[in-house]
Amino acid sequence: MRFVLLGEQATGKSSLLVALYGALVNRRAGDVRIVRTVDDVEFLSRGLLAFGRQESLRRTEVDSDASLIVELARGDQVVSLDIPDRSGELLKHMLDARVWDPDLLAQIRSAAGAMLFLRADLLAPGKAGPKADFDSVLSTEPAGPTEPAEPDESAETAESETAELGWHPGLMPADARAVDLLQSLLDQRSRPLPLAIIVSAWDRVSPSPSPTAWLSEHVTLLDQYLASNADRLPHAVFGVSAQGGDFATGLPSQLIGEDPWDRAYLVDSDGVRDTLLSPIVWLLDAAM
Ligand SMILES: Nc1nc2c(ncn2[C@@H]2O[C@H](COP(=O)(O)OP(=O)(O)OP(=O)(O)O)[C@@H](O)[C@H]2O)c(=O)[nH]1
Ligand SMILES: [Mg+2]
Repeated sequence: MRFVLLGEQATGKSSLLVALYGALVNRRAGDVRIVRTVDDVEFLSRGLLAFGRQESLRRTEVDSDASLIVELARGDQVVSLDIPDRSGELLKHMLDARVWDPDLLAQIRSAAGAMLFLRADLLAPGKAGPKADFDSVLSTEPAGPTEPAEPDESAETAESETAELGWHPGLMPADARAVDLLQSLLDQRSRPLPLAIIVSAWDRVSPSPSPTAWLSEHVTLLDQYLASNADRLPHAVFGVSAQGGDFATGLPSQLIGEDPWDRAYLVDSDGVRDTLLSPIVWLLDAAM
């Protein structure tokens, strides 16, 4: 079963995959067990080592084709799971230029479900919008070895046309971009798409409301869109701290010395702690 990760750059996609893998191999996944890994998981092992050193992950390269491919057992049921880890650049280009990356489009059409990533600290009150946020974040975060993708011609044309009008899709607020993404996505699918909304860097949310309350307060347009499209986009919201804290400002003292899989945590839509696998379990149930 394939689940696709949807999120622009630095929204926490790879960090969640690393934390999921850490939870699975170290038996912190409740009643879900890993039966075997099917594909190369070196990028996930490297990610766990980085988390162990209290370092954030490098950005995923645009041409990366890494995936978390595993067989999981849940009770008597064994499922094959395939979660490709694509760069958020691809989604950003789609939203800016209205042109889908062919691989991403194929994944979206065939996916049994998706996770949509919103990064809590980039949507805090007073933040101007995604463009400014991403630019400032990307200038301070560790860069991967890959150069940014060459924008294709259609992207350049779209950008120059919109620049003449003094407007660019990148100027849209983050929740409008998320709605835009979901609308474009539903245009490409006839079947409903179960959607787990992942609010990443949940450790930066303070005081901590429930993820449902956070969504309606900070991403109101998206929240309303989801409510009115619940038949085509059945969804659930989760707050996730894949790192367990903020490496830049320092981990809480009680977490220093803990293994990465014991630091990472998740809260369900009501704010109750659950295993990191719960979005996967929810998606599996919704997709069956
Ligand atoms: N405080 C905090 N920050 C986090 C957490 N998870 C991710 N981040 C921050 O978010 C950044 C991006 O995380 P990634 O997982 O690399 O994001 P991505 O969506 O894979 O990004 P691309 O590969 O560029 O598409 C990290 O460098 C951290 O600064 C978390 O649990 N807590
Ligand atoms: Mg990544």
